[in-house]
Amino acid sequence: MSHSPLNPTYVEVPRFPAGSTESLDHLESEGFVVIANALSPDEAAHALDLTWDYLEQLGTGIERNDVGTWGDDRWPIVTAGGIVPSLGIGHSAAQWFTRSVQSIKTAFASIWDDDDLLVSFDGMALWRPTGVDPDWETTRGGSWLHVDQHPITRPGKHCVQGAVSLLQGSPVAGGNILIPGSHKWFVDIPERYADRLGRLPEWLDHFRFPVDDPRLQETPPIMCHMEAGDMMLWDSRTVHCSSPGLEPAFASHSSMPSLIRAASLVCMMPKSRANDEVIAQRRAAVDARTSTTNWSDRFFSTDDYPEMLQADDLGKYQLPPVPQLTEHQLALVG
Ligand SMILES: O=C(O)CCC(=O)C(=O)O
Repeated sequence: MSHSPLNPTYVEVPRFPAGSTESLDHLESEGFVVIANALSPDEAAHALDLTWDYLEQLGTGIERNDVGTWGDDRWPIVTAGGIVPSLGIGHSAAQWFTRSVQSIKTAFASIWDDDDLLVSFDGMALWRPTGVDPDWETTRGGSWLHVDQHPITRPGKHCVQGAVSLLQGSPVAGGNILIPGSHKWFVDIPERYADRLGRLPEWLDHFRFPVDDPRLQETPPIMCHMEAGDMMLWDSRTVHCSSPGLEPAFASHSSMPSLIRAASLVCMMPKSRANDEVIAQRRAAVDARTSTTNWSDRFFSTDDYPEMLQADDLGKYQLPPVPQLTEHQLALVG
């Protein structure tokens, strides 16, 4: 079987408890780790329910029980990989619920050896069933393999990103893909890809990794099996993205089709890395329901994504209500 960057392998990997030494060792050596049951099955199901509440309250006519209402004209604006990045999703009840579950914080606190953390106001990957409409297929893996850290302006380990699966994964559904151990390639990107890097703005923590890098032939991408409630954690230097199903989805004749992937993006970093200005921006973002990228040491609003700036119909979407945060959640804001 040939392994190209477009041909990831579906694998079962060890799944570790949040905060365990084994999880930290795996993250350190492989650049990723799967945290088992970060959310319990009931919590994952509740988060999914809240996600549908978010989609329905957008006011475009989406109904969870009617796949005929899930078309692009009603669906929120998405970016690469079927991610809903903005339109208040970072302050939806769904996202605040998931990021407040204790094991999520335990996992990040163990990584940083610090429990005074700030959380990103990230969005979610919400994938509609391609068995209903093949046009709902998300971006194919090889075209957007990337690292989420500038190889020159942010050397070293800075960030670990998370995606909590609310549904069980499968080779048909698709999901996160990554190159094990590729966080160790980060250090030579400036030398190998100087021209490409020269075109990257210094502030931009997103570098598209060349798919013709010879190391990808030896170490092909993997898609890890995830149970509902599992959290994938990866170092931002690890080459990754997501891929739609590796096996064909057959036309769905079910009267109740469901999402094929719902993953909550969650990221926590030590508060000590953010300054007062960033914290003031983060506090204001709650009332404004501004979503952000994974970073919380600097403030990057996803309202500034090109997909959002280019949209001419933003007015048709209603934002979710301003969240009423608990003490625990306010501490995660800063
Ligand atoms: O959907 C995923 O699992 C990957 C998302 C991703 O590439 C990112 O957030 O940088």
